[in-house]
Amino acid sequence: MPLKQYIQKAKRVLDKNWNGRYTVPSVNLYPHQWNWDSGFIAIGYSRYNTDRAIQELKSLFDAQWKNGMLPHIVFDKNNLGKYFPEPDFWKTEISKYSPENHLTSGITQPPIHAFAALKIYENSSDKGKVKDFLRWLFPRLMKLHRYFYLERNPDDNGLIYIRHPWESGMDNSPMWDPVLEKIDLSQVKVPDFIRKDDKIINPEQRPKDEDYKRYIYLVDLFRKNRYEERKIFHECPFIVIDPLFNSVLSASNEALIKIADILGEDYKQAEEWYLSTARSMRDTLYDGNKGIFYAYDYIEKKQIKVETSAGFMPLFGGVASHSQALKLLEYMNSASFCEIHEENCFAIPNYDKTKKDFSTKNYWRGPVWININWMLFQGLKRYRFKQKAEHLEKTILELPVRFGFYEYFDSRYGTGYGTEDFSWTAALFIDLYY
Ligand code: 9WN
Repeated sequence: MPLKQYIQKAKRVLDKNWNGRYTVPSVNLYPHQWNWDSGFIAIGYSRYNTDRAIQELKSLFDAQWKNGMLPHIVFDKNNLGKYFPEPDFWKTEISKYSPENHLTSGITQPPIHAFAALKIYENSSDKGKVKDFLRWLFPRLMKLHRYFYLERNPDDNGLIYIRHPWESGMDNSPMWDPVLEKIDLSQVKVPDFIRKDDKIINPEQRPKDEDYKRYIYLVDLFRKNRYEERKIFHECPFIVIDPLFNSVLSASNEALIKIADILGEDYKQAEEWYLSTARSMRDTLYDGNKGIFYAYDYIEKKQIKVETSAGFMPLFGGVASHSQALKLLEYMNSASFCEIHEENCFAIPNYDKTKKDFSTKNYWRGPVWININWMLFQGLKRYRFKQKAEHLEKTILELPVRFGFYEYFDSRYGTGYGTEDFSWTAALFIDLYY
């Protein structure tokens, strides 16, 4: 089948997941609006349907919190009961910052939105229309980024912390194991709950029950603190600096500078944010021996020495220096993360595959994810690592064509796992095709 027909298929996936206001990641598994998913989805739409791209981000930012936080889930009031945890569990109405007319979660996700908004502008032939939208969005984007620099920046050095694995978007990444293990399940009280995800997807491909208990323990702690950031910061055992989150923020800071320029607005604040995060990441997260950026445990004040694809993301944010970038490429293009012509190896798996606990099928513990590879592809292009970039682009297109628009893929055989008809897989496939 020619590639063009797969584009039609990809568009059908997005149509199926579009509910008239936004696009759910997957009808069965994720039946609400997700924060960074909508950013990637908007990038896909920007190639052929500007209105939908705009609508996708508008509906998300309509649910922005009063303190600027953009929630990781905006719930569909008419479609409750299929996902866990939902509003009855989050109880975000107890926060003075949660929005009045929307039901949301009480955490955030990697801020890809300024980057996505700039793409909508660049890819549209109707610049006037998108400029109107950007005028609406710009203050909201500034408010979101300001939230990070005021509320999540304890040392005032631009290293933004996350306080829940769900905020990283890479929920059960091995990167978080050493931190989560500190929550001793025999010592803490976790509220009762019933998972829904493991009834829809084979549990082998999902986080373990122990992971969920810790996720829920953290949500309970946030509720108890009425979602007050300062209080949470002092009590939360999971306060980490994630190289992926901070790289995505950097890419969006950069986009914010460009959007300000398009609108004739002041860009100095975004520039300051960009420089402080990038500088601190280079100084604090990089490991020159290994050739990767590590996550950082803010409580223990040390790098978390676990090698995942998040550690290459400074290429996407333009954060890595030239010499750091060369080392990242060397490690990325090795037996650990698939060499260019290696047999039985697709794209860049999410975790160093030489590690004993590497899994080809469990969620963020090894499989290949299209959004991660798409961002790495952008990063490789940016640093002019042409050969690796082209190879990655080819694989990102090949996986859905051969195996379907799945949520993630087996890094060895390409088999699709998780949910089928997954929105960002379809959207980013469309983006690469155009
Ligand atoms: C929790 C929607 C989301 C993605 C995340 C991915 C997964 C949710 C879950 O699905 O997380 O937020 O229930 O497992 O890890 O990156 O945004 O696609």
